[in-house]
Amino acid sequence: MTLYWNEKYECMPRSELRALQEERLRNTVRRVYYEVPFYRRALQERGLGPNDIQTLEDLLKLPFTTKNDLRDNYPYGLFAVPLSEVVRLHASSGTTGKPTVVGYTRQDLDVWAEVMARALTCCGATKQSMIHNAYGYGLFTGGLGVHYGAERIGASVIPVSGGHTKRQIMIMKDFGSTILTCTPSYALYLAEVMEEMGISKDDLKLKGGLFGAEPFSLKMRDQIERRLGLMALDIYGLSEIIGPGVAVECPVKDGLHIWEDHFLVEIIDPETGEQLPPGNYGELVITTLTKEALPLIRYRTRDITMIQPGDCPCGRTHQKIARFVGRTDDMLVIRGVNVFPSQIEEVLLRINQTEPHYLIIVERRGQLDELEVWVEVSEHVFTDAVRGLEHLEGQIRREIEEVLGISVKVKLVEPKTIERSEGKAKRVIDHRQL
Ligand code: DLL
Repeated sequence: MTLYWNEKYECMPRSELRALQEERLRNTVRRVYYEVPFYRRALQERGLGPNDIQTLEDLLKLPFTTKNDLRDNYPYGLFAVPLSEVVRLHASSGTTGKPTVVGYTRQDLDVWAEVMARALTCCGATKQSMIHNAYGYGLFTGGLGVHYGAERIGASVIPVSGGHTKRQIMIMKDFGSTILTCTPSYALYLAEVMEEMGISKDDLKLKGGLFGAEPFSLKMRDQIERRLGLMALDIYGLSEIIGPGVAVECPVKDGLHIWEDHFLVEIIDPETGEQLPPGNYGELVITTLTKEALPLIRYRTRDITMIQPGDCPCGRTHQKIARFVGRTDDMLVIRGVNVFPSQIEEVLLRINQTEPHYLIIVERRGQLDELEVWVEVSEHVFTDAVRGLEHLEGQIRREIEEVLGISVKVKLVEPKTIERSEGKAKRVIDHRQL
């Protein structure tokens, strides 16, 4: 198996990597100062000129960029090149109103393909691979991001996109797909439909896969691996920074290497903005080091992770970030307690009789928040006596309450009643008018 896609960069000694980062940071700061009025103003307000940033420590002098800044400069206001240099646009849907628009020069696409080739190599992809790419093609970055990485490697890519699940399974079987790329929730849905169709993982040739675009627990990873018969690695990215391929797990499966020759990483306390040392959870902040069309300085991702101290036995020298526990903004505050959907998922997957399909519903009754978890139970359990179901409901409730420290309601629902997603799963319905 090919170990690395680009050993020179992936295994670069840290001192060399740092020198490269500093040179690229200086270039990026110059670029935004001269090309993006928003950044020129922001630097001038702090009394900074383009040459005041020389080392990585100087980063602290720079302001943060937020999703709101992108929104305020919709659609192209933060671009650092004329539109004639932009060869691709993508957009991510916001929770409210307008999407966030991102642009790429030819060189940006080249960097993207490079980091995706590194990621795909991590899960075992080579020139011989048949890559079944079920991330959505379109404005979403998942489909085309994986696509160009796969082509860069020279693998065969099947651009199947999302949907038509039964047909996807037929294609995987008949075309001999060896690598699967899609959201983890869709991977589980594929497994479920496969089982219904009477197709076993042994009828397929899957060996590895990259799953991301949404958080998933370790238990969910185990299920994906067991039911599809492959090695499932976590891949992270966001449109604003480039798309998928910002960070990826290696086969050691203990954290995601963030490609530091292109993305400079910090973890901050989301309340105070202070940088946190490795080993502490906080908000991930990224500065792009090579982006031409849309360079971003200290972009606040709202994703919560930490830098994992220590070296990785795989030989890659790029720092690792921990699997994501959630976002600062999908965090629910229920009666003053912070709740991440991933905590509830962990509990549900520990309990054998439930399916990994659930919905979290939040209501406000009077002054009080109520949290209800709908859980699908397995077919064989649902046909059981009512008493058994009541017992299971009670068990789930107690275990969730123990983890969260607040009272919750649990409702068991029939198999296949919770809507499946082809892309990112919707896990939370918040009826509160906050
Ligand atoms: O989701 C890019 C992507 C596509 C990543 C395919 C991986 C695979 P956006 O639509 O802009 O881009 O959404 C970015 O999704 O800020 C995270 O909150 C979440 N996210 C992405 N990957 C992961 C992951 C793509 N592995 C937002 N674990 C990010 C947890 C993830 N959350």
